[in-house]
Amino acid sequence: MESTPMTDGFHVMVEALKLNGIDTIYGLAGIPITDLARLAQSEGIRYIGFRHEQNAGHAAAVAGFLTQKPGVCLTVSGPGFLNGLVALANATTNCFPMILISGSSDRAIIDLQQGDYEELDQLGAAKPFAKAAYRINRPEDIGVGLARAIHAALSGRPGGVYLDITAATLGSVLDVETAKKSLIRPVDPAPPQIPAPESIARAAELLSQAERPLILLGKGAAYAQADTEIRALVEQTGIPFLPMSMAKGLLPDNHPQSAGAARSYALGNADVVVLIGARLNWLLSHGKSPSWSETTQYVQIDIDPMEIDSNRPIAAPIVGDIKSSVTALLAAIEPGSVKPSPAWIEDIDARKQKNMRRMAERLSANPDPMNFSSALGAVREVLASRQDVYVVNEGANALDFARNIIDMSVPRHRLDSGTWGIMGIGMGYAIAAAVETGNPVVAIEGDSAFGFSGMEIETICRYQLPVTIVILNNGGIYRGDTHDGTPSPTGFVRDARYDKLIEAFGGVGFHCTDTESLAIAVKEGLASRRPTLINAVIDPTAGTESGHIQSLNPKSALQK
Ligand code: ADP
Ligand code: TZD
Ligand code: MG
Repeated sequence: MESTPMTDGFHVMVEALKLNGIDTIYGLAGIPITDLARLAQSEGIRYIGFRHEQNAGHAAAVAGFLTQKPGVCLTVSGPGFLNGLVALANATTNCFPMILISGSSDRAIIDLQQGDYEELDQLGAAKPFAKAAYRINRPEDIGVGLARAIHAALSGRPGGVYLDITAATLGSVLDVETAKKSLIRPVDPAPPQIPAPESIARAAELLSQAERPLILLGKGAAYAQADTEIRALVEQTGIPFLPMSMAKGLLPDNHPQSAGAARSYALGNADVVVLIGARLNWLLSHGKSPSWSETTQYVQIDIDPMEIDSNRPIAAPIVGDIKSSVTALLAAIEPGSVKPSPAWIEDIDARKQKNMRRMAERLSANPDPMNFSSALGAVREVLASRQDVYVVNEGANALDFARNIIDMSVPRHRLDSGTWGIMGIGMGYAIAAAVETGNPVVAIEGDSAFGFSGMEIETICRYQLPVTIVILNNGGIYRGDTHDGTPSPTGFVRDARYDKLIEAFGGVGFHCTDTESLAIAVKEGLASRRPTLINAVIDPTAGTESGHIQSLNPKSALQK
């Protein structure tokens, strides 16, 4: 008598991932998913093991942003899941497609709160922070569970999805035939969303009346990979453009139509603004005065209809995917009908020239100790000839200065704190950028920002990733302490030598106190492709509280 061939939940999950082209898992092993990680690796899926789930989650999220495929993070139950949850929430907030897969403990014990190992109602905990959340309770449901997760992560506005798999499901057996039939490969999970012709006509009409039009590119535009279409819209209409931070490089920062160096002027004076994959949130002062004119009218291209009118009334909403929408809009614009006034272009140019001269002065000043401008001036020089390099960036002053100083010329090569202004994305994003693309990465980090994910330098060394970390070390959050005694709430150990940390794992450390040695160190790190950490010593008094967003600190009414 022939026995029916059997398989189990571990194998079905790995088969389902492979069927869906998931080639990388970012995770942290333990009960009940260790064997899942082992099996995935032995079946040819690249497994990148982290030191903390939050960093694995950030890596998965940014892998999703870079590839338009959901990045997968794998964690254990309870605290491991919770550690990953910050990254899942951040992915959802930033519209990155990601799937957090966590093993979970015994449902019967959890539901009666009888105290299982790492007991937690993970599905309930994940729901408020995810675009969608599902639990798989039977091995024959793994295929459909993963399919639903992929659809949810990729369709419409992308986001983070939680997929709970119980330990019992992983261990359960089923026959091979049933397992095979249960697998699903979603067909076209992110189909084009064609905009309504009326909305396109309305937008083209509004643009034809504009004298001072402006195109604002957000990270949704970067994600959409509509680079050719967006360039055509910008260049064929002659409209100046401004990139949000992660849209830098969609068109090069030195493009003649870039209004980047005249940002406040362009925002404050435009009469019609075309928002492409950018939300009017705090990063754009909610579209409110004094940053914006009260009379500005908007065209907004977004895949999510609920985004429209969220902060300011939108005169010409275009709900659709960016590729289809930009193509349709360009087709609807009669040649010569959109005419930015010559005065508008001249005014922007004049401001650009003035601001660029000012920046050049700041960059070339060579104070001792270094400040943010002089140190980043040195990094900028090196990166100017390395367009292949991915730039990761977080901190307060370290973020604000680098965003302005480091030019980008290729799409999707700048990854930063994003919509939340979150600290802790640094090493996770850097690892994923290196793993997904094979290109070198420079992570420009505030010393505080680095601390949130710093232990992952072991991961970077373990996998020998071409990551060069530049720590702009001013000795604290915003600034360093310059006094002895009780450390302030924002101060760290003075004269800390972060470069020595990476040496513990076989990486290369540099301690740089001047711009010349800093430039050499960055160049060497990139050329060698070896894990490198540069401790760039910055004047502890150089930063300002909260960088450019000091005004968001609450002030007591008593202090007026
Ligand atoms: P930024 O921070 O750069 O301004 P946001 O994250 O605020 O960008 O905005 C991104 C927007 O892009 C979101 O509203 C999201 O719905 C939208 N979006 C993402 N992908 C697409 C796409 N393929 N087509 C259209 N809109 C998209
Ligand atoms: N925690 C998290 C998760 N995100 C945050 N944004 C903060 C805390 C608050 N915060 C900022 O907004 S920036 C920052 C913190 C702690 C660090 C600033 O210090 P840094 O940069 O050393 O990274 P600079 O160059 O000293 O300003
Ligand atoms: Mg600092």
